[in-house]
Amino acid sequence: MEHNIKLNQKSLTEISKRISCPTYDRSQLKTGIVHIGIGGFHRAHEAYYTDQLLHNTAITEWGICGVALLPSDTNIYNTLKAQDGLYTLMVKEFDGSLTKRVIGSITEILFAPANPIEVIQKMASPEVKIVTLTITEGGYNYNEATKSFDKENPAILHDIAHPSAPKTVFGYLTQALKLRKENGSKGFTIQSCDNIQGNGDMTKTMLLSYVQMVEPSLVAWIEEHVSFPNSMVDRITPATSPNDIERLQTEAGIDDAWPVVCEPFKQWVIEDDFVNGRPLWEAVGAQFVEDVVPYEKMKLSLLNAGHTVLGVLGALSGYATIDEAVHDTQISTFLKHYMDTEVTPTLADLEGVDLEAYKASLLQRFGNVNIKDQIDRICSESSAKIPIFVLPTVTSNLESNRSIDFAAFLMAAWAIYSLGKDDNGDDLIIKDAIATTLHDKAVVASNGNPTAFLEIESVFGQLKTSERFVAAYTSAYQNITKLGTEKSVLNLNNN
Ligand code: CS2
Repeated sequence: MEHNIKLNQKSLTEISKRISCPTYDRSQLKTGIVHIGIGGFHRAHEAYYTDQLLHNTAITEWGICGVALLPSDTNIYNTLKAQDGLYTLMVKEFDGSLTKRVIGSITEILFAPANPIEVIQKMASPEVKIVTLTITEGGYNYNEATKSFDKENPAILHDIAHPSAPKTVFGYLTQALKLRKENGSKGFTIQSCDNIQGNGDMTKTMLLSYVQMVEPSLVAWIEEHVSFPNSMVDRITPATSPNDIERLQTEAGIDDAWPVVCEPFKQWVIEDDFVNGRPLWEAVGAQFVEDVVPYEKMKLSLLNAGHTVLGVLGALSGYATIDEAVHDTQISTFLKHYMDTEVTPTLADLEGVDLEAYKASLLQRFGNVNIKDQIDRICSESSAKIPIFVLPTVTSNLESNRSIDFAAFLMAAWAIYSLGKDDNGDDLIIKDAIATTLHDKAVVASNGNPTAFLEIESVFGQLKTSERFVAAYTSAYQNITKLGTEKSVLNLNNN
């Protein structure tokens, strides 16, 4: 390779001699979608599907405007801006090779903290027909303890006081929809792409709670002009590492400051409920169905909860990546028992889905040694993930008097993990919005009061009142403390 080429619109023709690039005319694309949250997942998933669609058809109305919402998104914004919205998607195949393609579907990028009005106006523009969201599980402002919208959140209080310079997605959506109503424009579809059971329903309930507080007269208009399809999204997308950037330079001679890496598998199941048109994503593999709920449930309670199992037990055992954890026989046996005895009985039969094959494929995907998905990434924000991924399974099993031992063990392991040390005494960095609370309660738990951890109501709700759960949890806690993770996992597996 003669020299490295910096990725941007100008160099695209040169780059296309090295790897696959968009051949459609990006300058002709209209912005039909505004997407909030332009991290790796969006770029490996929706932006990829849309790029494939633009590539295969002559459609021009579905370009994406990516919005960086948070001040901490400065870096990603600057990088994508400098590259004209272009980035390389590197699919890590099972044989170790990389399939590389430059993705061109993000044609505009906005940085909300610097210019909120621009973002509101963009969302209000009639050519925008869909607003999609990847704002993480914690971004919906749902409080597990009160089972409702968190009205005390300082960012929400800020948005109420400063409607034209909002910080949260709720502030932006409300202002944009208000403008659309005033302008006599159509509404848009708000499509959540986050891992939440009933993600569309959740978005609707949370948004309407906010609107009810700030613009009550807009509620009826939203109910009539906005739809909130549920969807199940899936593609494992680890954080990009410096090695990935280097590998792209070495293998293809391309300087891309922020390529995205992902697994080959991808799935998108969407409820077909769009008020203002939609891309033909089914032409590139998405499935449109009437009821997404069972698909979401299957994915959240097997894949995402499976990640949590591997993450927490793996971290305590001193592993750094998910493939290392799943290749530990005792941990993968634990995971299989959890899936078979605790999750499977809670799932409805899904037409066309072979659950046994699905579970086997998960173990294979987790085991992809080329992915090197970081346990740190998986364990981050567990306090927002666990109530969605794990606790609904526990609730259902408690109601039906089925096994809860593996989930109770996992919660005990999480309490011990939250002390911030693995079994070898090495530090674990806890990245979580409520890291201090987790740590404080974990310390009380470790001083002879294991159930103190279950008192975190924003995570566990009233779980501490279940005698059966508390007994299983306490016994697991004592075993892990006494024997260490490896031995206590082995004992539970052989029980
Ligand atoms: C992971 C997900 O964040 C997590 O804990 O389980 O990011 C997972 O990799 C994706 O949902 C896969 O589709």
